[in-house]
Amino acid sequence: MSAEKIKICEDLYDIMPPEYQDIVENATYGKEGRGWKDIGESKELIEQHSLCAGCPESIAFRYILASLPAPEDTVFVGSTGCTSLVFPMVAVHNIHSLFGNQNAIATGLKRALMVRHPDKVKDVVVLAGDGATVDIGLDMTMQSWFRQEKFTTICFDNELYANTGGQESGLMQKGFVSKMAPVGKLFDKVRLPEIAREAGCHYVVMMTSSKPNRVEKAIRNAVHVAREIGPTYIQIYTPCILEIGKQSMEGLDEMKDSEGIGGRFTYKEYVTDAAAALIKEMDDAEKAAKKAAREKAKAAAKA
Ligand SMILES: Cc1ncc(C[n+]2csc(CCOP(=O)(O)OP(=O)(O)O)c2C)c(N)n1
Ligand code: SF4
Ligand SMILES: [Mg+2]
Repeated sequence: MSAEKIKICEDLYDIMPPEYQDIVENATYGKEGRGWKDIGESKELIEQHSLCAGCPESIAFRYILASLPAPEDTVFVGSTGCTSLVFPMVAVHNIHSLFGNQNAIATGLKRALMVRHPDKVKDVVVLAGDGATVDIGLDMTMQSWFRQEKFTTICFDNELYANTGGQESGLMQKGFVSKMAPVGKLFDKVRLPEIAREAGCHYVVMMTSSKPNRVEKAIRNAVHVAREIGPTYIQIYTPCILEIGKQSMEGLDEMKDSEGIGGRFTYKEYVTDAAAALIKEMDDAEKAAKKAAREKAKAAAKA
């Protein structure tokens, strides 16, 4: 992986927008061990967003973008919804797909990239809402898992169709009343993490975006497992504060409260043996690298 590929041709440097120059100079493309702690220290891969003020999707986006192992070699596939409003401001290649088709598009894209660049790693990551993932796109989502397509699917679970005014979704909780679903949901929330496990995903996580360390680890694991082994799925509770009637400052508390013991979004993961072995290998390598760096720093301090 290298930051070389985002560099600007010297002759064109002056005419490039200052935002692009800033990205090239100060973003963390190509940096080993990049993560959420880079936020605030270096240029982020998201310039701004057009979500409601305080929408938890915005913080989830920031953590995910900061945690991608190789953003310069990653392509996102999005779908219509609040998430899709953000992609025009994101400095990672991305494709907008027809609502619900995202996992079919990602399948073709990943396969084409493997043929076109057989010697390079190109990561494909789907990022879509619950309506796109579970309701209208469930067929495409599940079939890609059955076929063992090697990409990661991330679902921003806000438990309804936020972008079209609050219709009921399969991930909405039972009894919930929203603006466009006044009768209240009659059925339980669909258990997509369990479906993902049973449909062949090798690494499945359900969480909120309240704990950046967790998001970082899950993204790193999911992308690497998808690269090496097969499909992975991450479901992040990003509540629609507009629909549940919370203020812009209350989204974080809503996520924290839901993630506590006995909460509706207590952290949960399913990992196949193959994925667990790969994750252990990565963890061991990371620990060894940190130890070596510490010893090098000690030796330098002594000298
Ligand atoms: C093919 C198609 N069907 C329906 C729509 C209308 N539509 C746009 S966004 C949306 C709901 C999005 O819900 P979700 O995927 O949960 O994302 P959110 O807005 O909640 O983040 C719908 C039904 C569309 N744009 N295209
Ligand atoms: S409508 Fe809801 S999900 Fe969409 S941006 Fe606003 S708070 Fe976020
Ligand atoms: Mg939604």
